[in-house]
Amino acid sequence: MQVIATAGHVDHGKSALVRALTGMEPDRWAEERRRGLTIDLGFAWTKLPGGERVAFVDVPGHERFVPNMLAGVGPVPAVLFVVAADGGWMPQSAEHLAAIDAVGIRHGLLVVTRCDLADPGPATRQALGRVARTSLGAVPAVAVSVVTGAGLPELRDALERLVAALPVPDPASPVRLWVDRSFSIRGSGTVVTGTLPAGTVTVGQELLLTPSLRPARIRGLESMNEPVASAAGVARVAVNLRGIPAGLPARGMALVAPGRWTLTRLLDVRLALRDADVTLPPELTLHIGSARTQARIRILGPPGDSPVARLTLRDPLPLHVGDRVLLRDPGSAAMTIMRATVLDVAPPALGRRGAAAAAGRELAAWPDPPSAAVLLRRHGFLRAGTLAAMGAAGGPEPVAGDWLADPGHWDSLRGRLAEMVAAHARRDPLAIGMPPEAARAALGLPDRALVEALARGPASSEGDDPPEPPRGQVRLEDGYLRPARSPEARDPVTGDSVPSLPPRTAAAVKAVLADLAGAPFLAPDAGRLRELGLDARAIAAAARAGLLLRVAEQVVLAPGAQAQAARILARLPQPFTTAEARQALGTTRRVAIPLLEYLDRAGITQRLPDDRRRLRLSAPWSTRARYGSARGSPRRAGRPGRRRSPARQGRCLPAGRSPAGGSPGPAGASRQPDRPARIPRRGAGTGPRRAGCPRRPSRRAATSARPRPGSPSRCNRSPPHRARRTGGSR
Ligand SMILES: Nc1nc2c(ncn2[C@@H]2O[C@H](COP(=O)(O)OP(=O)(O)OP(=O)(O)O)[C@@H](O)[C@H]2O)c(=O)[nH]1
Ligand SMILES: [Mg+2]
Repeated sequence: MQVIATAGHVDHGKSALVRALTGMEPDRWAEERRRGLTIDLGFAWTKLPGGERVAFVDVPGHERFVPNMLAGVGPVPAVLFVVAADGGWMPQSAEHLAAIDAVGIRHGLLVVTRCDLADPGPATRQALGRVARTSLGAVPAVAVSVVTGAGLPELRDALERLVAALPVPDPASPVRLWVDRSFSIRGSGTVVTGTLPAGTVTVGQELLLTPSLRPARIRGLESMNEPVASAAGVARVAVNLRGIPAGLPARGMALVAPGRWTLTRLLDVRLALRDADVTLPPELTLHIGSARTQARIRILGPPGDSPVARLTLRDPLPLHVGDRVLLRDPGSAAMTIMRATVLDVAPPALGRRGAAAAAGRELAAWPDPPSAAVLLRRHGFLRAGTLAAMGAAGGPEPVAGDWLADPGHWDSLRGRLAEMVAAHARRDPLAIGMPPEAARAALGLPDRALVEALARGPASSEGDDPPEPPRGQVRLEDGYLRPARSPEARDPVTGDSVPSLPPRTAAAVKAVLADLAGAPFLAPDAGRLRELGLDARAIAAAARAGLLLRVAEQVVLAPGAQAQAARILARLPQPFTTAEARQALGTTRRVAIPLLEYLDRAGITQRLPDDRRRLRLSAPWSTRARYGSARGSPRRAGRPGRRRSPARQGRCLPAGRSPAGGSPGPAGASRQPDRPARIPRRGAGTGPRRAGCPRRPSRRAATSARPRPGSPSRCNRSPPHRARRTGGSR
C-alpha cells in the first residue's frame, strides 16, 4: 500500500477530489461538513484499477490550519498537489509547496481541479514551473472536474504510475510511527493512528511512546479498517495499545522501537535559507512527522545560505541524524518556512570560548546524512548502541566492550596515556603505578575499560594471550599502569621485567643485602631501616622489584631467604618448636615468628595444633629459589613457555601429591607446568607468590606486608586471564 497526502490552497477542491477517488468522506467533523472547510486531517482509501491500495491523508488548506497540514504531509512519501483552474496560484499554494520542499517529498502529481469552471491551461503552466523548482521536480499534471468526472480516469492511471514508481522502504527499518489521531474504543482501549513510513509493526510487539518512553504493547492492528497481524511501511495503521491509558497519547507523540532512536532536546542542524542575509528570529516552530515544538536557534556559522545551527527544543523528540525538519516562523509573512537537516542528535556542549564557531566550521564540512565516521570524529567515543540510536550505520570495530573510537583520537590518547604514566613514574618512582581511574579522569574518558584497552595496545592477531605492550608505551599490571620497559630491562633468567629503583633506595637495598650476607636471618631492625631511609613505600617498591623479601612490615630478608630457611628447617627433627627454628636459623624472635608465619602461608611449613611446625614439602630447596621468591607475578608463573623456578613449582605442591600422579617434587612439577591443581586457590601454597605480588596502595597494604592467613591477597584474586591460564581448578 501507499499513502499520499493532498496539498493546496483553501477551497481548491482537495477534499472533493479525495471523495471522488475513494467514495469516502475525508471531512470527519460535522463542523467541517457544515462549513465546507477542512479543519483537521482526513483519511480515506481505495483500490486503484491495477489492484494497488492507496490511502489519502487529506489536509486543510486554510492558513490557520497549516500546523495540521504539516502533521499530515510529514511522514508521507508522495503528494497530490491541487490547484483550482479558476483560482490559480494562491498564497497557501506557495506555503504548502514550501512545506513539501522542506520535508523533502520527492514524488507527486499536479492536479488542476474545477476544470469545468475555467481553462486549466494557465493554472497548470503556472504551477508546474513552481513545482519544478522544489524537491518534487518535474511532475505529471492532470486536469479534473469532480462535477463532470472529466479527467478522473486519467488521474487514476497517473496515480498507478506514481505508486509504481515509489521506492519501497526497508521493512527492517526502526519503527517511528508519528501519532496523528488517538481515541479509545470500549472493550479495546487506546487506539492511535498514523502513517508508518518504514519498518514493520506486528501484533505483540513492544514499542515506546515518546516523550514519556512508556512501554506500549501492540494488542491489535488495523490497516484501512481491516484487522492485520502486521503492517510494513508505507502504511496507514490503527494501533490498539496495551499499557497506555486512554487520553495519554496525542498528535505529535510517536511509537518508536526501543533503543533505536535518540530522544533529544538538543540538536545541530544544517539550515537551507532562501536568502543568506535573512535575519532569523531567536525562536521558531519545528515540525517533523506529526510533531511540532518550539525551538530556540543559535547560528554556529559559517556565513551563507546553509549555516549550521544549534536548536534547543521545548519538548524532546525521537530523532536520527539525517532527519529533515521544518522550521517555521508563524509570526512572519516574509520568511515562512525553512528546511533543516539534522547533523547531530547528541551534540557536545559549547562551553569554551570559540567552541560555537569551531563547531560551525566542522559541521559545515559534514556529508548529508552524516556518516558514523564523522560522528565518531566529533564525539571521540560512542557506544555502538548509541551510534545506532543516532541513526548512523556502520562504524569501526569496538576498541573495548561496545565502545567505538575515532581512530585518530584513539592513537593520540595512547600517546597521552604513555606520557602521563611515564610522568607519574618519574614524579613518584616508588609508587606502585598509576591507578587506571586517575588516568581515566585525566584523559576525560567515559569508561575505565577504555584505559585498559589503551594500555593493552593493539589487538593481538594470534592466540588468547594479551599482546605484549608496544615498546615505549604502557602496561597494566596488577591493576596499575606503569611505563612499559624495554626488553633490556628484563631479568636475563626469568625474562621478567625488573623495575628500577631510585638510586637512593637502590643503595639502601644494597646496604641491607650486605648486612644480611653474613647473617641471612638477622633482619635489619627498625632503626637501621630508618637510618638507610627505607620506609614502608621504599620497602614495598624493593619487594616489588624482587630485590628484598618482605616477610613483615619491618622485617626484610634477602630474596630467596625462605628457600634457605626451608633447607635449614628440613634438617630439624619434625615437628619442631619455634624456639628450635629460631635457634637453627640463627635469629631472634622478632624475625623468627613472622618468618615462620610467612612459611606457613607459603605452604612450606605447617603449623600444628600444639604450635609446633613441620615441613610440608619434600622439595629439595635449590639455589635458584631466589628467582621464584619475590620476583615475577603469579601470572608469569603460569604462563606457558616461561621458565619457572623449580622452587616455585615445588612449593606449591601439597605434600604427598604429585601433579602427574607420580613422585612428588619439582621434577614432576616442571614436566607439567600448566596443571591447575598445582596452584592452590588460597591458603597453603600461595605465600611465595604473595611475597612477589604488588599490593594496592591502600593504607593497610602500604603499611603491612604481613599476609593475613586465609584471606585472599591480590595474588589470589587473580584476573580472569590468569584463571584461564591456570585452568579448571577455578
Ligand atoms: N464546479 C466544481 N466545483 C468543485 C470542484 N471541486 C471542488 N469543487 C467545489 O469547491 C468547493 C471547495 O472544495 P473542497 O473540496 O472543500 O476544497 P478543499 O481544498 O478541500 O478546501 P479546504 O479543505 O478547506 O482547504 C466545494 O464547494 C466543492 O464542491 C470541481 O471540480 N468543479
Ligand atoms: Mg478540504
